[in-house]
Amino acid sequence: MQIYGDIQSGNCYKVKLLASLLDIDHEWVHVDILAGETQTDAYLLMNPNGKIPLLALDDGRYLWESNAILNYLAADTKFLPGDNYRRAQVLQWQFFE
Ligand SMILES: N[C@@H](CCC(=O)N[C@@H](CS)C(=O)NCC(=O)O)C(=O)O
Repeated sequence: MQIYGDIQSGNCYKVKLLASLLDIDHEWVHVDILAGETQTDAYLLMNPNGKIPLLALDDGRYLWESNAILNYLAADTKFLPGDNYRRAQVLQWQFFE
């Protein structure tokens, strides 16, 4: 998988951090938003919202919005509890943020 982002962005850093904590094999693709790299036709085909971070799965699917990416990566790990209340507490802080 590939993660498109800029490590200086908190939204991107948290995705990179979780991928690292879970030892998820991935390629980090640096995107320079100031150079307009999120607004190219090629990038907008991957993420019509034109923002980073963006997760590109090996099967050709894409996922954007940092918290959606976090929940996808954390599924079935200790970072996303199976217990409904504890999982809702994770979401609570994500929505608060
Ligand atoms: N709600 C989005 C926010 C993403 C976002 O605002 N990303 C910024 C960098 S931190 C960005 O891509 N800005 C470029 C732009 O808006 O053109 C998320 O959590 O992923």
